[in-house]
Amino acid sequence: MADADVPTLVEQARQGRPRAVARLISLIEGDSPRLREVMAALAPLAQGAYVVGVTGSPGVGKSTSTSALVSAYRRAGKRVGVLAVDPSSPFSGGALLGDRIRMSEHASDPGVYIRSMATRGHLGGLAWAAPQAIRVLDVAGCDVVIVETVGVGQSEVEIAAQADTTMVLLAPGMGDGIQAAKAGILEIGDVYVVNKADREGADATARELNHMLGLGEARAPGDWRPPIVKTVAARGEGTDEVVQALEKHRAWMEEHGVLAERRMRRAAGEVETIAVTALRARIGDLHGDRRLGALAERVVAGELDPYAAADELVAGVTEGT
Ligand SMILES: Nc1nc2c(ncn2[C@@H]2O[C@H](COP(=O)(O)OP(=O)(O)OP(=O)(O)O)[C@@H](O)[C@H]2O)c(=O)[nH]1
Ligand SMILES: [Mg+2]
Repeated sequence: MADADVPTLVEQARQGRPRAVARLISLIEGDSPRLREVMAALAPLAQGAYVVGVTGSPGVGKSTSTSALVSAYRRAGKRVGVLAVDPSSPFSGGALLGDRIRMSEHASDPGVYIRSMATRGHLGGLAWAAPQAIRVLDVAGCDVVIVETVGVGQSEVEIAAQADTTMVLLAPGMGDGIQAAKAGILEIGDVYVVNKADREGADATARELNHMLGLGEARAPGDWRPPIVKTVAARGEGTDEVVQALEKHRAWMEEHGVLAERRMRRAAGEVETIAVTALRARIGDLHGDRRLGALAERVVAGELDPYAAADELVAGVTEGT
């Protein structure tokens, strides 16, 4: 397909044309040299969509829950974007095929955009790609953008940094309680969902979670107390309560200036990631260069300490010499 120019693509995305939205996200995924132009065109068009991060261990029901959430938001007349980020795969589509099937009921709805995205092997990874894709969906008119990431390693912490509200899913009988404590998800959740409440052990999981979160303890007035909602996502049970919890958190953030603060932090992180990625790419170029080799030789010979050598290297890179 011959590519439209960037201003045309952005204008079509702004009108909500799905092909243009998909094309722009592909440019992000592919690290296109045209991204700079894309981001410059998108910046003044931002609407400030509400970004919900959905994370949890493999198979807890993230996609099923996301699909149920999409239905609920659609009933409320909202336009919704879904970004399924796979941090473990360099290919989108593969591992996320199941997601497409689980969300297929929304495939023909013009008020819903569903997009998978792979970030492994990408220099800046999730932190680099997700905010840009969110921006595309925002400009396309989404009121809500749901970002689903499977919780492996650092990814759930990374996704929490991208979202306004982070929703952590657990399911009974997966040993999730202990895993949760290990993975540090207890610090990142704004809303907790114990899914598969049709299975035995849901109450125990909720109790254990409640205990681990210290929800029984006193908090300062005005502090956010993460709610725990039980759901059977496969039947859409509890979804309205999840939406209520999300909206409550959003209202609390607005009231306490937390939303603005989180968005500032997100933008700062994004700028930093782009800058560091660019810097690293330029230092990488220097590997074939005599400069790094010469510095390394002097470090080995004990003529220069590694900090001083790094200072010289960074100075050279930023001066563009
Ligand atoms: N019993 C029961 N099964 C559920 C429920 N919600 C989801 N499932 C099933 O659990 C399986 C995994 O659901 P997904 O929504 O794909 O889970 P996921 O967290 O997105 O999985 P990954 O993206 O692979 O990490 C599917 O077979 C679902 O049908 C539920 O409430 N109860
Ligand atoms: Mg999934």
